[in-house]
Amino acid sequence: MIKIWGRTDSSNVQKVLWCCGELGVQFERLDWGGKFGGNKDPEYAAMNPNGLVPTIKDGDFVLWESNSIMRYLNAKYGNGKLLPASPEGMASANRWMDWQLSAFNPVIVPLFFATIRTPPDKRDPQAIQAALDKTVKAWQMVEDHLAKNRFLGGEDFSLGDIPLGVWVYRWFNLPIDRPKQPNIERWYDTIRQHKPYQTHIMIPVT
Ligand SMILES: N[C@@H](CCC(=O)N[C@@H](CS)C(=O)NCC(=O)O)C(=O)O
Repeated sequence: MIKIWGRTDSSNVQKVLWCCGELGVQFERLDWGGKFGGNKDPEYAAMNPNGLVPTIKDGDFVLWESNSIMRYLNAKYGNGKLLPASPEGMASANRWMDWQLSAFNPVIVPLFFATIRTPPDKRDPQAIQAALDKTVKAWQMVEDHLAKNRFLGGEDFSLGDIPLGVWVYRWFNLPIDRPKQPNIERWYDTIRQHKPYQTHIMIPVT
């Protein structure tokens, strides 16, 4: 049984919850961050000096950074099954995980905040359009990759699908006009059949 600090509506916490579901890892979760606060508590800061969620504790081992947590859980409890075995496949899956954090998040988060997290009467159509254009361009990279690959890491579902898989649900639930990206839709239709996805990701977008 591992312990997870993090609110269920955080995209980075959701990655870890979905991953636990795929691997059958049992966990105890504490509502943390956002409206629950706690990030600056000295005890929490001692575990996670970044002051963000998620953080996990497994025995005496503490870890933060959502993608690193998923890689750890997969290695420790999944015998590596959620990453392709070949160096090329593994690198490809890892690449999409890294790209989500370093390049995709900075593009889609402003769109998320400009829409869902702003009351309708305060929304700025120009800011939304600018953020939308950038986000569509980023998704197009995913669309092109999925035109040639069933999943982001290749032929099989892997950790490579989780970070962007969390966001694709939000994407299809944002109050915006989306261009048709059929390969993303096909991929989304596949991952949304996963039970842990339905439990942890397909919740009201707030
Ligand atoms: N790179 C970190 C980012 C973590 C992060 O930004 N977490 C957000 C929630 S998605 C957070 O803690 N925000 C402040 C809060 O929830 O109080 C990770 O992947 O774990």
